[in-house]
Formats: sequence, structure tokens, C-alpha cells
Amino acid sequence: MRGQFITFEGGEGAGKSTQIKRLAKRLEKDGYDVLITREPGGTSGAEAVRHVVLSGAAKQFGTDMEAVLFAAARADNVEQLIKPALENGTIVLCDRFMDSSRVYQGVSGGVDKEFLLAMERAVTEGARPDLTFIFDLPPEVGLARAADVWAEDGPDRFEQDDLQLQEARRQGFLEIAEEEPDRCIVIDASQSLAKVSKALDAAVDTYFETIQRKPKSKSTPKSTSKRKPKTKAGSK
Ligand code: Z5A
Repeated sequence: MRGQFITFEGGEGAGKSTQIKRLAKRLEKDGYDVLITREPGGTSGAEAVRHVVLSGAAKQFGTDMEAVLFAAARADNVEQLIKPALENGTIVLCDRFMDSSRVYQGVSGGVDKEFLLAMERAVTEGARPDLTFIFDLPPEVGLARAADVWAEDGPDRFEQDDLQLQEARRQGFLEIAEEEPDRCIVIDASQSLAKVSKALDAAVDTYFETIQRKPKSKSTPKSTSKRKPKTKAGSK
């Protein structure tokens, strides 16, 4: 039975990685196989691309080329990790996915929407997110949180952008949520850690209850035994 593909999106420092790790533990406790991955990254090839784009080394080639690099990393992550896991009935939790390209490269990078969507269709065939959580918070709050955990090399290529651009990205994510309400759920990420956890857990529970009522082919794997996750990659 096919697994479930859940993606987490939003601005910097929104709390995605923290919540993904916590949710994974909870789902494993419930008996699900869980895979954590991230974008750009997840596989060794995609992690190499991550270094190139986040260091800013590809900036000189322009935003179209950066979009191609993100798509290439995504293709590897999808083929090597995400699709096989879904075919195995695993719940895949992915820190950023196609919506980040739509927003960072499209909304704030000015890359042509049709070009982005064509790459998205090509790369995500057979691995479209079933559910996407959009972690929403004012950019200044997220950046202050992210600054606390920046490594000694400081902010990455995208964290250096000004607040106006960060706010445009926030609106870009909210527009996606509005356009695709069946897939996207907005989480108020400015709340305390405990409140965000509670909101996320409630949304996941409701989603799982909903899909269990759908035809069998669409239902989530139901487990009676506690199983260990098969693989983990790209966990922050
Ligand atoms: N990018 C792109 O341009 N195009 C694409 O297609 C893709 C990505 C896929 C990847 O960065 C960059 O690539 C990203 C977009 C671009 N841009 N940037 N910058 P990344 O993977 O290195 O980082 P990130 O995804 O932006 O995540 P992050 O900054 O690490 O934030 P996070 O994962 O959402 O948050 P966190 O690490 O869980 O939490 C940050 C801190 O806040 C940490 O100290 C927590 O303990 C704390 N925290 C978490 N939740 C709370 C609450 N609720 N209250 C208080 N403090 C909290």
C-alpha cells in the first residue's frame, strides 16, 4: 500500500525541522515506518547540490540556473528516496519541496512560472505531496530564531535577502495554501513550541482519520506492531 508524502514549507526559522523530528518520533511510536528527508538534499548527490546553491556559488549564474539546480537535487531525492519509500508504505516527511521552488525561485527570484511548473511536473511525477504544512510567521521572528542557530559561516544565500523579499515569500506560501486548500494546511508558527506541536498533531490526526474513510487504495498504512524506520536521510 502506498505511503503518505507530507511536506513542510515556510520561511526561515519557522520551526519545520524541530517539528518534523518530533512528529517522526510520534508516528514511529504509533507503529508507522517514517522517512525524514529535506530539500535541497536527502541523497549524497542532492547534498552536494545543496552546498553549491546555499553557499551562493551558483548565484553568479542567475536565478534560472539556481532553479535548475534545485530541480536536479529534487529529482535525485524523489527517485532515490521518496518514491521507493512511498511504494513501501512509508510516511515521508520532507523539509521543503516544490513549493519552495515556486516561492524562492518564482515569487522572489523572478523565474518564469511556466518554466518552474514544467520542471516541477517532470521531477515530481509519481511523488506529489499528499499533504503540505505551511509554517507561517512574520519573517523578522523567523530570522531572529534562525540567527540563533547559524553556523560560524553566518546566513546562507537566501537568509541574506532583505525583509521585503522575505515578506513576499511569506505571501507566496499563503497564496499557494489558498489556491490548493485540499493539500495545504497553514500552521501559525509564531506560537510557542508546545502550541505549534499541538496544532500540528491535531491536523495530522484529522488528516489520517479522513483518508482512512476513503477507498482502500488511498488509505494510510495501519499497523498493529511497532516498526523501526527503514532509512533516514538528510535529517537536520
Ligand atoms: N530553497 C530554495 O530556494 N528553493 C527550493 O526549491 C528549496 C529550498 C527546496 C534551505 O535552507 C534554503 O534553500 C532555504 C530555501 C532554499 N532558504 N533559506 N534560508 P535550510 O534547509 O538550511 O533552512 P530552512 O529550511 O530555511 O530552515 P531553518 O532556517 O533551519 O528553519 P526551520 O527548520 O524552519 O526551523 P528550526 O531549525 O526547527 O528552528 C529554528 C530555531 O527556532 C531553533 O533554535 C528552534 O529551537 C527554534 N524554534 C522552533 N520552533 C519554535 C517556536 N515555536 N518558538 C520558539 N522557537 C522555536
